[in-house]
Amino acid sequence: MAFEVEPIKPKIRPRLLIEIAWEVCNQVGGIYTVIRSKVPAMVEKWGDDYFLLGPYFPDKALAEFEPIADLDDSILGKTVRKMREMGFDVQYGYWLVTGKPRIVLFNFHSLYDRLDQLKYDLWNHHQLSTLNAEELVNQVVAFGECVRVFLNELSKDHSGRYDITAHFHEWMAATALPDLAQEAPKLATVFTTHATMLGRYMAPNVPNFYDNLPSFNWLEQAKHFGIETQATIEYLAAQNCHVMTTVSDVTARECEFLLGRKCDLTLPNGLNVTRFTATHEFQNLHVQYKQKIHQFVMGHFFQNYSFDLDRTLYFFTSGRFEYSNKGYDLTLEALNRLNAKLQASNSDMTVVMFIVTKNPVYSMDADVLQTRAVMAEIRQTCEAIERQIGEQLFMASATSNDLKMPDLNQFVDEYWQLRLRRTIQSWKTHQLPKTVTHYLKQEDAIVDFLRKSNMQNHETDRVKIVYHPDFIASTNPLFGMDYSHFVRGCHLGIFPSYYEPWGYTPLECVVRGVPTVTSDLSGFGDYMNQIMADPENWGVYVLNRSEQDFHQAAETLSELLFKFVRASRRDRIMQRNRTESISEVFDWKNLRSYYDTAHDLALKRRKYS
Ligand code: G6P
Ligand code: 1S3
Repeated sequence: MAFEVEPIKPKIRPRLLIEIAWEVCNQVGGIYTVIRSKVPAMVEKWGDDYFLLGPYFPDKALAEFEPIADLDDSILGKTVRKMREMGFDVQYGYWLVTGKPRIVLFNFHSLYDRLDQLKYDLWNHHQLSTLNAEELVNQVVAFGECVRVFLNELSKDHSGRYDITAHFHEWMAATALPDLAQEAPKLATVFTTHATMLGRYMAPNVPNFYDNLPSFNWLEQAKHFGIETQATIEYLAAQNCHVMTTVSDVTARECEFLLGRKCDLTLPNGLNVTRFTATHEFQNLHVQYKQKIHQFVMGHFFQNYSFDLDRTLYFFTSGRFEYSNKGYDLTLEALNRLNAKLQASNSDMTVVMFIVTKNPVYSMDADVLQTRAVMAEIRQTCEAIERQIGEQLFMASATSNDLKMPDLNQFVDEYWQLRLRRTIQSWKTHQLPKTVTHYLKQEDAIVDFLRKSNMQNHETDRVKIVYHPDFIASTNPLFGMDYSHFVRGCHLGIFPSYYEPWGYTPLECVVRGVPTVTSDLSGFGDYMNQIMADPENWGVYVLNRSEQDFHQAAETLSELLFKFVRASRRDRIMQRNRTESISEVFDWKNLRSYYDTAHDLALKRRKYS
């Protein structure tokens, strides 16, 4: 008689994953994009076993947060209840983004009366000095305490049944890590740094930063740049997590030397990519949004001189204003050289370069607004004339006894003729089109470069500049379109960063089928070089900045731009198709696996530690 032996099934314990970030429901920069765009892919895998912790800012929460009024009996609900009973001000609800995950937001201000004690403890236990640090440090210390208590309670009550992993992003979310390493031994932890504080400060200020990395003393440098607290939090987080990660191999090298630990894994950034079923649809959108940019360009430039919009290309750069780190300096130098090359070759092409960043401004430039308003009036007048001619032409044709074409001039009455002439006259000016669209509070390095290089939008300039020191949003009267539409309407995005742990801006071009320039010192560019033999063929130009000095890189970039300008429309269309076709590589559905590996590894390490 044969016995059927039941195979022994390995016991798989249920898992919980918690991500903690300062930018949960609080947009500051790129980390918000990482967390938010990743949510759908995370929810797809984890369902209700995934949630996030962040800081509570009432203004921001108003737009993105939906509170859950009655506390449920889920693990999360129970832990929130417990914290409230302990006196913490804890918000619990849904983050209103695609995927709608549950989140917990901590009102860290309610801990401010204990701030001195918290800081003293950090010094006492971990030699973390917070003396004279910026206000943000107070905020993250108080927030960190909320996170510490929450995760302690969660793991005390539930680690018997669940494998719990907590994933911390960036130093602002990580002040609790050193304590948790001692207090919550059953919690598996991952830390992802999205840059190093020292790298940010040192890269633009210390010569040969990348070559000399191994020789720096991190603490000395941190003191020198006045960021000892922030750098130490980062250092401690790196030492006290089970799995240390960052977003690119470029930054992983920094971590090794500036945070004293080699990264276990690199977690590249993705986006939530949605492609059109009809592949040509994104090309149609390009034309549609380019038309909108044309409207702006006509209003801005044509009052002084005009050029052929059919032979005009739109380039742009965008991002936070870190002049050297984000490569604005190199971009301007290359554009200046491009201008000279186009002039010397008698090119009939025009390039309009948009520089979109955020710098303190008083308001929009009144002339810029005025010229746009007058152009709108010209359009209205033309439309009125068109209606008048149409109506009268119909009447004349219907009542005519001969086959002669009537004289159209006689159909426009004098009022409209004069009004059109007056409006055009008042619009035309000899003042050069402005290079800056706003009144800046302070002249900055971009304005300085434009003046010194005489890039002032002269008629003879083949490269025109529009510096827009504010981010683009649909409420903005100049463009009247949101940023993603603006990107679609352009021909090329230029981002040759010098310090850029990842860099979302070129990736945002790729997924919209817009060719882009990045650099091999940016995480994204480095990743492209690793996964593709010829990224340029796919519309991603990875500028070599690691081996070329500033002037060599500027020359290479200007040559590349010059070649781009000379390409035919057909080449541009085909290149856009190729660029768009690689967008799925960067879909979180594919890149989430790097996170999965990090979480598995953290659980393994926790088990055997
Ligand atoms: C898309 C459209 C074409 C149009 C082209 C303009 O590909 O489908 O009809 O001619 O854009 O491209 P361009 O690079 O000149 O803006
Ligand atoms: C950082 O934001 P940043 O612009 O200060 O994190 C981003 C998301 O990982 C990354 O794309 C960027 O390079 C980093 O610099």
